[in-house]
Order: sequence, then structure tokens, then C-alpha cells
Amino acid sequence: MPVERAFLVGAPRKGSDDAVHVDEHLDELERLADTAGAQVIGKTIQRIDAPTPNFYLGQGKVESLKDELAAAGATLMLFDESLTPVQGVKLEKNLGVRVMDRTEVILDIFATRARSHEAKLQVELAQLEYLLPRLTRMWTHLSRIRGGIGLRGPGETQLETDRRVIRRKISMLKKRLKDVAEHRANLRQGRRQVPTAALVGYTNAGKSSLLKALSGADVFIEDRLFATLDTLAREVDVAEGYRFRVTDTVGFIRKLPHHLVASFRATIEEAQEADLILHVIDASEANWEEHAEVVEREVGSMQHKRVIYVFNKADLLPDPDAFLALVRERYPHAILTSATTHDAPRTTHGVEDLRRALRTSAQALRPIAEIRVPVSDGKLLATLHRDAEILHQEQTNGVVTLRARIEARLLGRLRQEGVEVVLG
Ligand SMILES: Nc1nc2c(ncn2[C@@H]2O[C@H](COP(=O)(O)OP(=O)(O)OP(=O)(O)O)[C@@H](O)[C@H]2O)c(=O)[nH]1
Ligand SMILES: [Mg+2]
Repeated sequence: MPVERAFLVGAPRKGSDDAVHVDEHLDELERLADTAGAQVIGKTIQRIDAPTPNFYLGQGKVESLKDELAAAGATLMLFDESLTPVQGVKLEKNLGVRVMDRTEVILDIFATRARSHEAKLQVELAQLEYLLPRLTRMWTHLSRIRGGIGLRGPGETQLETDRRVIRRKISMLKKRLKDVAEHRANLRQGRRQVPTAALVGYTNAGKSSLLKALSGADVFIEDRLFATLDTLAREVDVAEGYRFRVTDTVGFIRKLPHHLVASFRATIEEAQEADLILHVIDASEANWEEHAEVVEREVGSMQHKRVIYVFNKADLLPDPDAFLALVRERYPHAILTSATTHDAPRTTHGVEDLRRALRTSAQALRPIAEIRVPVSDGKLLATLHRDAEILHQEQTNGVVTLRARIEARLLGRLRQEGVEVVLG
């Protein structure tokens, strides 16, 4: 297949934050285009007062853009803002090339790179939901959509039929995904013995690299956006007999309706369920504050969670100590890591700091306690065997003494119920 020749267009509103960062946003779109397999042959920016309902851009700009695209030999126009179905159709008609907005590019990446069963279902669902209101425009390239909906000749009746087919397919996919999510929740249920941490962050921050550095496991890492499309958990030894179950998640990105793709919901779900959130931030990224805001906005209810801010890629900073001092004014417990050079002798900050912080959390979240239970209390004994990690057990005079690593919350509950508990 010939490589698409893509022309990028950014159209921020005058005076907006987006207008200030438009160059970085377009650079990011370029990386997205590259990941999707297109060749970027040019880009342009138009600061606008307000989007027009027909073309997003003003009519004059559409005309000059048409010439620019033709001169450059573009086969595709990538638009950095979200387009309505109407704007998409009209731009395509007037420009004579295929038009995709940022969301569509990202969906395309997800579609070609999804590996797991769940990720594939999610992408298919997102594509169909995105596609439904845009059916006429998508006509020509619908056949590309995996799963082959099998659309052929145009025509209103056919369109209606296809809409029905798509709606049916959407509800079927939703049902199947719900089953998968329930299955995942069940799996999590049975794993309360080990504390859990979720690695969340902007795409390409180094989440997977950190999981690899911590666990030694073979984790897929790539210098591309959205290398990770599935959550993945590994058990990490944080020393002194403590372990953590750390989950790698799908990264976030700006200007994406994250609700569209269930993979992001899985990230949010993991973050909400975890005992601890590790918010990974690329410290070498000039724009890291904006990135961190995108993540916090999406993950939302992180306020009442333990969060450790992990500033990664320390090796790329000119002065790591000064950087850490600066960010600690805002995030007092921030950690600076270098996931890829964690064993290099020149780094004073690193993955071991993170491991130590995890250990401290593990000790607080899963303290070791001695619990005395009458042999006759079979129900409590069963609960402890299910939800705690029993390290030692002995029985004298009708009393079972258990030494166990136990969830702090459960321990509190036992105390309230009058169970005899000694810490340490
Ligand atoms: N120099 C340097 N590069 C790093 C570091 N950590 C990760 N990288 C590189 O950054 C790129 C992205 O790393 P990943 O671990 O895939 O990032 P991620 O956050 O999992 O990204 P997504 O899965 O796409 O969201 C890779 O090329 C890594 O080798 C680091 O500490 N220093
Ligand atoms: Mg990753």
C-alpha cells in the first residue's frame, strides 16, 4: 500500500492556551501520524476567532489550503481539532483529500496495534461509535475497518440498514466488554493480599520502562505514542519481604475524548482500584505540567488516593538535583527516576528510590500483625486465610495465633470488632 502523504493543520482559537502551545501540539500530531504509518509532508497553523459550522476554518483559508495541499502532493489532511461530522464531509469535498481529525488518527493507531482480545473489542467499539454519525463520509474507507461490516454501494436504504447493523454490533460489543471487565474485577478481588499500585501518566512518559526496571519482567517498550494498549500487572519485590502488584496502563494524551476508548476507562478503573497511584511524568518534557494536568483531569478522583509523583527520564536533565528541588516545592514526596539507566553509576536518583517508597507504602498498607482467634471462630479464620497472607500459625488452648500480613483496612475492622491484635 502506498504511504499516505499527510499535511497537518492546527487551528487554535486566538488567545487560548492551545494557541500558545500550538507548535508542540502539532509536533505531537506529527508523532501520532508517524506512529499511524503516514509520512508528514507539511504543516500549517491558522489561529481562528471561532470555528465555523461548515468547515471549522474560514472559507478563504479552505481555498488557500486546497492549493497548498495540491502543491505538496498531499493525500491526507490531519486536523488537530475535533471535527463534527458535517465539517468533516465538507472539508473533504472541498479539499479533495481524505480528512482525519486527531481522534480518528488515534483510533487508527489503536486499530492497527491492538493485540489482546479486549483491546481489539474496545477499538472496534470506539470506531463504530465514532463512525455512526459520520457514515456517509466514511463510506469510501469503511472497508478498512476490521471485522468487515461489508458495506458496498451507497444509497439511503443501504445506509439505514448499515446504521442498524452498526447499532446492533455496538450493543453486542458493549455486552462482551462488560463481561471482560467483570472478569477482571473478579480477578482483582482475589488478590487483596498484595498491595496494588497503578502506573498512570501521559503516553511515552516511561511507565512500561519503570515496570520493567522494577520487576525485571519483559515489558513492551517503544519510543512511540501508545506503545501500551492494555493494562498489564507484574509482581514487584520491594525488599524486606514486601511485594507490590504494579499495573502498567494505557497512557493519556491531550485533546482526545478519552471516554470514547474503553482502554482509557480500564486505566481509570485500575487507578481507582489501586491502593496507590504512581503518576509518571516525563521530566525532560518542557511541557510536563500540561501533560500532568491532562492526566489528572482524566483520572479525576485521585485526591483521596495515595499518589506518588514519579519524574522519569532524569538522565536527560541538565541538573537533576535542581529539578527535584523545584518540583518538591509542589510535590513534597516526588521521586526522580531514570528507568532506562537505572543501574548506571552516575545517576544518584533512581528506581531504587521508587522501590524504597513502595516498601514504605507496603508496610503501611499491609502491616504484619499477630492475631488471636478462638478455634471456634471458623468464619473469621476463613476470612483471614482468604484475605491475608498467613506467615505463621500455631494453636494452644483453643486459641489460634496467626502472624499475618494483612490489609490495614481489614485490621482496623477486626480491632473494632474486638479481635485481639498486636502489631509487628
Ligand atoms: N532517556 C530515557 N529514556 C527513557 C526513560 N524511560 C523510558 N525511556 C524511553 O521513552 C520511551 C517510552 O517509554 P515507555 O516505557 O514505552 O513509555 P510509556 O509511558 O509506557 O508509553 P506508552 O505505553 O506509549 O504510554 C522509550 O523509548 C523508552 O526507552 C528514561 O528514564 N530515560
Ligand atoms: Mg507503555
